[in-house]
Amino acid sequence: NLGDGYRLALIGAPIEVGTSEPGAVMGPAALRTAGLGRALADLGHAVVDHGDVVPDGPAGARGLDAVAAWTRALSRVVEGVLDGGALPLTAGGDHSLSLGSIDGVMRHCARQGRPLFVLWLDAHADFNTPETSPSGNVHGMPLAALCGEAGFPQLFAEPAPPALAPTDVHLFGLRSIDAGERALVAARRVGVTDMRTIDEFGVIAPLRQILERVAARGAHLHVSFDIDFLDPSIAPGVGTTVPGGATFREAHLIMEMLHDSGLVRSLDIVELNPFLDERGRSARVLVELAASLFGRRILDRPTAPIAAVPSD
Ligand code: B3U
Ligand code: MN
Ligand code: MN
Repeated sequence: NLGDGYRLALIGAPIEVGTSEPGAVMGPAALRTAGLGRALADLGHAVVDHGDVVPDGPAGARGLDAVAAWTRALSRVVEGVLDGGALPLTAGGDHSLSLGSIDGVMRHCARQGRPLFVLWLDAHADFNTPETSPSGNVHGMPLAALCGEAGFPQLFAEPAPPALAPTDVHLFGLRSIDAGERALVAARRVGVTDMRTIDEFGVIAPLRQILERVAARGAHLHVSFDIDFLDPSIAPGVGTTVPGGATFREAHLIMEMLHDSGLVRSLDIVELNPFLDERGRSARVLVELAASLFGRRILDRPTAPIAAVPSD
């Protein structure tokens, strides 16, 4: 257990080689400007800002080779932070950064013999392969690569850890999926709570089921938070907005439940594009949500019990 005051490591990942929309490179700076480190330190955590990661080798161009240079560098930093007993918070940057952060988490967990579970808060499935991707953008592919799908060049340092099990991944907030990735997500039995399920059951019941599973297995919980999980009306600073996202209140409740679970051991905050933001609004919302995830609360009371969602 991490106890009350966590050791938090802030890791900047100013990466936008995985997207065609420039601006995500400014994400880590905007999150710092919005007071991410201060908000977490004010909650009593020991926060160390590791600065921005520098890619291993040339990372100028877009595409998979450039992403590979980031993946190796990020993986090393995240693995080192976890080995040192701290909780890595990787701030992006586009979602291809999760190739590196999760590779680092997988190496750490493999050495500890600890199972890993990934909660993917996102409007998208990010389960395209170079073959199925309509855009060629790597930020739409990280989960497929991490789950060992074919068609990717060498992204990870050797020896690569065993691939992530798709059944240990849960997509939460899904509302935009391409035909090819829909088929893959179904075939691999990736867990999904789409926006329809959230409309029908709210966020509490589906999330509680996930957290109970993670707790029962004693797994390391990695949360990958794509800002487009949120409705664009509260977080417009993102390259690919999809209407119908999580509300401010749903998102806070999720963060509070994640905090109360005590299970989160690593976190990504991705896809903030300050160039498209409105006067820092989106960065500030992310800081507020991160504070809820790390223990800010109104009163000392856990979420009330509720019936389970029927599973099919
Ligand atoms: N699925 C589409 C769109 C997309 C995925 N992730 C983001 N956009 N941010 C694609 O390009 O793979
Ligand atoms: Mn994403
Ligand atoms: Mn997305």
